[in-house]
Amino acid sequence: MTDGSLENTKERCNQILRNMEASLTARDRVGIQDFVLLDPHTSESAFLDNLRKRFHENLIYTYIGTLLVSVNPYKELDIYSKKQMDTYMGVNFFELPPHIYALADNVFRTMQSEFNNHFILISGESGAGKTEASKKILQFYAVSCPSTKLLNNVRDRLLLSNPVLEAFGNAKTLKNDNSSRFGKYMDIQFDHQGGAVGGHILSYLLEKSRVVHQNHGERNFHIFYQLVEGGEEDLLRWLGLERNCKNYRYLVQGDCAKVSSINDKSDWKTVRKALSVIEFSESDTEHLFGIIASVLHLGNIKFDVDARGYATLNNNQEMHWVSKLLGIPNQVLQQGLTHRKIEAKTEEVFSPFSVDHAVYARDALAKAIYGRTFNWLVNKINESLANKDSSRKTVIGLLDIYGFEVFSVNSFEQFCINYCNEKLQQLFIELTLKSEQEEYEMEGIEWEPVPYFNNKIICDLVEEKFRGIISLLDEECLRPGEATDITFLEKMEEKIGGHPHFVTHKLGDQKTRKTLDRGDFRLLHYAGEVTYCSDLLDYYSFPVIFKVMRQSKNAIIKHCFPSTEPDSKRRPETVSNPDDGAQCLSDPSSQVRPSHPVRCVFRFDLRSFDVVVLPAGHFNDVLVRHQVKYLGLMEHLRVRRAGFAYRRKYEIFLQRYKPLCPDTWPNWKGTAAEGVQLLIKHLGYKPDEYKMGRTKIFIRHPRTLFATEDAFQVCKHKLATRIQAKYKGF
Ligand code: AOV
Ligand code: MG
Repeated sequence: MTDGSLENTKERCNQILRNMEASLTARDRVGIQDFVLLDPHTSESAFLDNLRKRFHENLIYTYIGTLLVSVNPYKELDIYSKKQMDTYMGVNFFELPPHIYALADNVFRTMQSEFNNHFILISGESGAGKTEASKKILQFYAVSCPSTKLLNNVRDRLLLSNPVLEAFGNAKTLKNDNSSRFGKYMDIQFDHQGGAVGGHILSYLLEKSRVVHQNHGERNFHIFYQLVEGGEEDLLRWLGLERNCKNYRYLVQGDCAKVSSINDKSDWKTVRKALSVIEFSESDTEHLFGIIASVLHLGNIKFDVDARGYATLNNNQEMHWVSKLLGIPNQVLQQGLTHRKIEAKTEEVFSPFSVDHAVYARDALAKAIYGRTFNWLVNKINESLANKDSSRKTVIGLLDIYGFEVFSVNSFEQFCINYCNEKLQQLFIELTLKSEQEEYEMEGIEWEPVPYFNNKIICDLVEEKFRGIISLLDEECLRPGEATDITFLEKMEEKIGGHPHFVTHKLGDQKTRKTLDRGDFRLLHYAGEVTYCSDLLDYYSFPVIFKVMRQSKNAIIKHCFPSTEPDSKRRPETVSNPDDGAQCLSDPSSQVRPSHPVRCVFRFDLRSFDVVVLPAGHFNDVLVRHQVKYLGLMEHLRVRRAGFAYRRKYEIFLQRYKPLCPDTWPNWKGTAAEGVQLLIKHLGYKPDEYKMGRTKIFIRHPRTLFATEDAFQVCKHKLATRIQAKYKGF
């Protein structure tokens, strides 16, 4: 902690230098803790060598300047204790070895001293450790912030919102046993004293298709298994459930209801407790679990074919439970599940479904119920986290979305997830590579531009008006009955056929044709190639069954299917339906501007369809190299090394540090730039440590600024003592 004495300041500067020297001398064994300190012409191999050395010493964090790179250790490391948190609290960024706590602390203190909002962007592919990183940051704030009874209450809710959201929004996938299946942006709000006073969560595009379908080796959302495994006897009886996941069709398609790393029973207890802390009433939880159970019952409903070839319901038992739990008359539900309403001029005409359509309607209903309930849950948690005090607050935001993913079959959900990641990469480029270089140019600082791959071209391919994939999909969705997967594919071939990041069987060369089915298309994403099936079209809509939900006696369902919702949507279901893509497609990154990116590097092979889970402690060069490449880490390093760690507007710099120089204190009459020039001359800045831009001073190394800041603290302390002495007698 800064105690304000000059001796202490010197000692701390020396400590930074010692720390850097130690890191340099120990580099043969443990690598170097900031890539910026590697030799100037670092090759990709040297970069990897360094990551590998550190990884083998259990040093999973490495800096590139202020960017934190983390490699998933896949084992518990003893680096997250309260003692570690204390060590990192209030210490300058480069004084201690790299750690996620150093980053969290730095963000917190910058927010407090500058009184502005900050945002931590966490990116990396599926399973890389994004969610764990965001939890570590939240835990750090929970422990390090000032505490009072009231604040502790907020803190508990912030922390406990996690297990609840993970239960409903995470699932086991082939890449990660606890994979986030929704994007999450969380705000933590702080008051003037730095106390956490509230929070707010935004969620993006829950992967609802998982409710009704899971690939082999994957599970449905955790909550279903938690309820069946852990639910109290009375509760299960009331919900009509048996304690056996195998009895529920929606739970067994991946054939792995049990996962060794997951304890559904104890997780159930955690969720129950968390729900009560975040103020869910008895009736809320009753309705909530009623919905979860109704989805399981829905999944078990089977349809028979009647004499005319239409769907009829044969399993009244399941229907009975759905009807009871959702509070909707059995007959009304049955009608909704097996018929479509045709708009006739004077009367309502119901046309019966085939079995395929009825199954489709049932699954659509299960997805809609679950998806909307999830949104309700997020709103409810937000009510509990809301800060009632309207005074001005500052905010630290954490963005943790689902990572880039490639499966053997990739559908609309993967398309949205990967598009989200493209947008995130855009944001990252914008903030680190692009804006940094543009600023040097604008400020007239001499600069050798660093080339990088800008993935804007792929974002445009997806989102451009009239000719982007989403626009084309929208158009096709507006032609129900006429549009098919084939017409959609043909349309794409016609409109975007020449695009370098888009390929189909027809457009591809011989090699491509061998690996690409006729009905599929492939996008060359920034992080690798992904083949999507073109059945992104989802053009049946079922207003009847959705409308039926309005009659529900279940308060949550009633809330989720409001009577104010239009009966039929003119816009297509797939893209503009709030249950589906729209949330994702309205770009999460537009909400916030991050100041502190974290990159998680992981060890799976992105392009391989067989997922290789490498044993803990194993470091696979090919896989890490691939990620280092597509994450643009080398480019980032080049920009960082050649660049300046800090920059401040002359006015702000002068205002803060003018007491350090007799010429500028207390009032400086000249221009701010001249004042700064005098000031830094007085402080003894060496010519290669800084550059004067048009409106800002650029400082190369953080340690220069730290030394200035520490000198300022000493000066402030002395001034305060002098003022106190002067007014002592009053
Ligand atoms: P993700 O959020 O990046 O994937 P997670 O944060 O869920 O990945 O991490 C996946 C698993 O890796 C965790 O369950 C832990 O077992 C392990 N892990 C991650 N970080 C650490 C760490 N710092 N120390 C120890 N183990 C760790 V996804 O949500 O799939 O994109 O959609
Ligand atoms: Mg995650």
